[in-house]
Amino acid sequence: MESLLIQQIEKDLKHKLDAHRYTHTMGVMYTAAALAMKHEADIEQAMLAGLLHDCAKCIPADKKIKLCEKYNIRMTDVEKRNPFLLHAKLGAFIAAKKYNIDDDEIISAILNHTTGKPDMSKLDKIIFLADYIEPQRKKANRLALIRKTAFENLDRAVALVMHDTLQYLQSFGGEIDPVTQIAYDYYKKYL
Ligand code: DGI
Ligand code: FE
Ligand code: FE
Repeated sequence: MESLLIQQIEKDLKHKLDAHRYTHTMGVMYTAAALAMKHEADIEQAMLAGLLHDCAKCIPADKKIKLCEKYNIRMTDVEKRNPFLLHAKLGAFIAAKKYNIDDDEIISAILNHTTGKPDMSKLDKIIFLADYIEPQRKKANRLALIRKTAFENLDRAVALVMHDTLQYLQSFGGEIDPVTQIAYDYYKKYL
């Protein structure tokens, strides 16, 4: 059920992403579609958000910063120190301006897919989870549990992902974006 728009964006992203990221992207798109089926969300909207969520991922770090400066996209100090975090903001911007996505819900899902945020929309949660559980993803702990939970209870699955992401960041002293912490503080009641 791929729309023409999805086909066109897929074709473009094939040149913009490396092979690994493209495969991941397709995995997120179809996993988001499956989650949308289960949780009664719009399938096409979920696929588009999944397809575009990492569209800025393969831009080199220095160019990410330059693009944010050029387009007046506000960067926090944490983002300046960890420029990979910017692929979410920059991806949302590119989705809107280059791929002409005018659906605010899709833009929000792209914007929030890395850190999450408190009280996310259903689509935000579907993309946040699809990103973590898509079939290609193999390295995370508790993947089987989180995959199953994503099809049962979105809030609980989001809480599990945030818990494990924070634990992973703490394990090697990765800098925690306050947004990641605030999001977890909201979702931990669902654990
Ligand atoms: O772009 P992907 O790799 O598909 O997935 P993503 O956008 O969810 O990024 C995942 C990485 O982001 C993962 O290694 C954990 C990291 N991350 C999430 N929140 C934070 C963070 N990294 C730092 N340094 N700080 C955060 O708050
Ligand atoms: Fe990402
Ligand atoms: Fe991703």
